[in-house]
Amino acid sequence: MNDLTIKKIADYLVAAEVEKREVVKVTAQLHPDLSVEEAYLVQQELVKMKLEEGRKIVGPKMGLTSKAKMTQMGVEEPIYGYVFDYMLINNGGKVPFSELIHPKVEAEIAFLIGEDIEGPGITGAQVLAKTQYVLPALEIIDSRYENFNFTLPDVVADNASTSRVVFGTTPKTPDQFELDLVGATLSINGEIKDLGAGAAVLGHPANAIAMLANMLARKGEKIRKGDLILSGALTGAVMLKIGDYVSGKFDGLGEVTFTVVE
Ligand code: OOG
Ligand code: MG
Repeated sequence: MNDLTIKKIADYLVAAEVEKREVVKVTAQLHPDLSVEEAYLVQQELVKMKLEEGRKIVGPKMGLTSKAKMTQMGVEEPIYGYVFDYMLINNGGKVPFSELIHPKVEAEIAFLIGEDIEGPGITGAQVLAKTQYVLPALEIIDSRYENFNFTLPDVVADNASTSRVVFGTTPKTPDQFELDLVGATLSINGEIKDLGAGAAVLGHPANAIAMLANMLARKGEKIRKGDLILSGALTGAVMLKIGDYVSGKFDGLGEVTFTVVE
């Protein structure tokens, strides 16, 4: 795949995000043979475009790290993408529906990294040793594709559907928890829509961060001190509508909330 094709696909996906409209998946029309490796090149181009606009990276994120998510999306392999500064919503804040296409929410555990982590061969235990704090989070995903219908390369190119993130406000050191045993509920308007535990994410959420370090290592990249990283949904994703009051409650880690407004 040449640079021009990479740029064309990245432009296609950025335009969909900016214009808030869903598009046909890349593998349906634009580039049927897109491989996962090529899709990461498209993602890299898309990230470069945002950096050139002055956006800042908050951290990489992992996705499709739980059975719940893999089954829901029909994709069987974890992926990564990037969270940018313009995607952050304050805990208890408002998410304008008009800025998004067809948002869904999922409950996650986030890691604030205290020291660089360079793969390969990184384990969950090594990640925990280099984690400064853990935080609960709600991620709002908004695939740019019609009906969230995509293949693995499509979703990789689309920056893993990343759209908005609400982080919790009371960071905890990881040694206070067995993160695999932390239970979480995801409620909308007071009704529990889904629930899960940390163990849903590759047995332990730190394993997702370790996998990220090892995936980045293949490109000569690493996790950096200060990265704030989502480990992937431990619940399925739930569709949002205007007026929804969303709450994620995590044992010992606290509560994260937001309201969907027009
Ligand atoms: C892809 C993004 C998945 C997660 O936490 O599993 C993700 C999608 O489901 O659209 O962010
Ligand atoms: Mg997610």
